[in-house]
Amino acid sequence: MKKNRFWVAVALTTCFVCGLGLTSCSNEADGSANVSTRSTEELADVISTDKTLYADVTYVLTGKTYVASGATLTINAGTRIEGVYNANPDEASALVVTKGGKIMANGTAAAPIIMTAQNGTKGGWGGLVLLGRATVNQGNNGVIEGIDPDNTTIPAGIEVTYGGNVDNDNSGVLSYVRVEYAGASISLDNELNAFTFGGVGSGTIVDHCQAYHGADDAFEFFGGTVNCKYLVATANDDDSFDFDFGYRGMIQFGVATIDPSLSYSSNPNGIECDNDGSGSSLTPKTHPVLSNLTIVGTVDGIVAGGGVVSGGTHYLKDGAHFRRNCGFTLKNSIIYGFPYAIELQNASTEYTFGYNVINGVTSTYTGTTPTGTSITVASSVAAIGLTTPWGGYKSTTALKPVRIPAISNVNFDGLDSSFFDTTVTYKGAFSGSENIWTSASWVL
Ligand SMILES: [Ca+2]
Ligand SMILES: [Ca+2]
Ligand SMILES: [Ca+2]
Ligand SMILES: [Ca+2]
Repeated sequence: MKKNRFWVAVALTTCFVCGLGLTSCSNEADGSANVSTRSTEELADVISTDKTLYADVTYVLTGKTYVASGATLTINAGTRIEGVYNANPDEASALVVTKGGKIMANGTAAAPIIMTAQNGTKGGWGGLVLLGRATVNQGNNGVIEGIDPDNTTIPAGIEVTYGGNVDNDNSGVLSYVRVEYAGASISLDNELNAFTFGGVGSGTIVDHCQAYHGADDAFEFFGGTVNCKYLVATANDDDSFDFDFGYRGMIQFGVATIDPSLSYSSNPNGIECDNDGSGSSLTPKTHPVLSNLTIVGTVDGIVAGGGVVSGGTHYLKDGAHFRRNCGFTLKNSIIYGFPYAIELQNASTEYTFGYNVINGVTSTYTGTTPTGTSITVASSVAAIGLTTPWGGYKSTTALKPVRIPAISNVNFDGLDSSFFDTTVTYKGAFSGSENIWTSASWVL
């Protein structure tokens, strides 16, 4: 149980400077990412009325903080939130926006909003969870993975279910938000992710978000219709993009990278996509609509630990694993550096796969070979003009494809032009001519 819901520490200098009472110290809307002296405030278990967080305060989560239905949590640019490590995994710290609650996290490129583990260790806290009222295929009373109501202390009046019938539901805004070292596990196969979206609707805006060194997935979607642009997944233990339970939003400009010196889960994929765990025909079917992804494994598909172990060597799994009756659309994307680029395993026949450039270290495909249009199996990363792509996502050049076919034959037929930027002329997340956007300072 959490106690002492008050200021737990205050940097006196800040308060002497502002010369006001303690609670006034935070009331400067400071957009600077370089706040030299921050005071500290512990967030309450429940945010039940509108609240604003400020950049000159470090906000501490000692357990789960729930944004209640009807309340809006506004987080100013440059704000830092730190989750405390809890040895009892059921009480892992996390920020949970419940159905009907909102988060307005408008960071900027110069002053991103940072949510991190206080101990700076992978899995040191839970992560950010958004729960909404959009459709899911498992009924509307499911409890989000990673929170166990039998063991976790859930405050009175707080619901941790997700899903409904409001596909344009609005959970707020996540823009220039970096979630670091998340993914605390509450039991086997039951983890929080850096970003968890449960039944989140298309009225929600998500762009420029990074999941950095999380202990499970970077971005996991359980049903819902939320659309996202400019997502970065950096060395997360399990999947970079994980779709389940009827998710069918749109994503454009997504990057997944791996650090080969780290250890990963037993099935680390760039994309993992299921209709549900049993491959049921429940509707709406999972069907993410994806364009302009750059999914990068390692030079030989090998990592230091975890992964798929064969002959004592640790391998990543698939660039994209579509399975268990899911559908999907994957176009204009680049996938390489995994043992297999694409695995179809009992996936639905309702898929669109085309205009991609792919390369598998062992083999391009495993399982059923997908049919599609204009798929280029690259003979090597050099063949698409990538110079030093392994872990080079912060370089201004490393992930820039400069050779045909990666900068030609791009196709947006069938994709919704009200969301997708259909003017881009390249595959993957990066132009061949401009500096790559992940080289900006908001990306760690
Ligand atoms: Ca997960
Ligand atoms: Ca996963
Ligand atoms: Ca999954
Ligand atoms: Ca996985």
